[in-house]
Amino acid sequence: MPTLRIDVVTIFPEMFDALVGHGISGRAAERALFQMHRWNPRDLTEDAYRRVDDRPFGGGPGMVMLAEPLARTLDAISEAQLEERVRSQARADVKKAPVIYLSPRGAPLTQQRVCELAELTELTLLCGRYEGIDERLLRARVDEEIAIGDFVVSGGELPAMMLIDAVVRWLPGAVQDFASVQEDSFTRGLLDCSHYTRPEDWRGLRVPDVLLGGHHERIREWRRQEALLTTQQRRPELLTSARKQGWLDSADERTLSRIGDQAKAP
Ligand code: 4HQ
Repeated sequence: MPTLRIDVVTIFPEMFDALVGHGISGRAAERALFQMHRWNPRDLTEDAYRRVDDRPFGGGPGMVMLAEPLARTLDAISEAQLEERVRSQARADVKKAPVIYLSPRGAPLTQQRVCELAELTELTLLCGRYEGIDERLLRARVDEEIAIGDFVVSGGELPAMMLIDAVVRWLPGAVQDFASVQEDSFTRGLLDCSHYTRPEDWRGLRVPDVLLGGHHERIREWRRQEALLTTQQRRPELLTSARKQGWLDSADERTLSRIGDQAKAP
């Protein structure tokens, strides 16, 4: 299994310490299930001020990231990726790593895309700051723009870390219990069911009886119904696409019509 190589372009490389220093992504990094390389475009500037940004043409507030330091950085990354392929005797047919720019203008990230990215052997992530990056660099060098959500954050670093975290969980060996990754929310297009742990009675609030009975088939059914009900109530549009994907069976449909009947009952 070839390890995933992730190259990140960022003027704040230290932010990624949080990702490789903690939790599942930290352990996956320790075990070399993926390798992350951080590249600061400031290091590839040649002026005395090490400028990576400038004022926008046409005026207006904020600054725009310069194309040239980023192009140099991406060139250096391509070269390093090539060397690595030679060193690791990678298959001759490996495609060039896609360059992904994290941006609210991108396509919303989905679990489907996360799983696809986890199959790659190389990934280049571009993190913007300020108002964003000169459009010419994006047109010339970016393969895909991805948004982490319909809201604005101060830079692409946190969105990139979220993407990496989501991808790394899918690498074989990253999570002890792989079933739990597959069972999680969204993998089958539904929200996750509710979870309970000890004590059975917490301040007068009891755990649903079915979970205490040890009847595994009934528990499995209850969890599925719970997931369907929660999805119906909170994200009905997810249910519509799960149905289109053919992810709901006839038992699911019976559960959902029972829920509908209860909702309609006087
Ligand atoms: N930004 N999903 C603006 C985001 C963002 C998002 C990253 C802020 C890029 C220039 N990225 N910079 N939402 O809000 O990915």
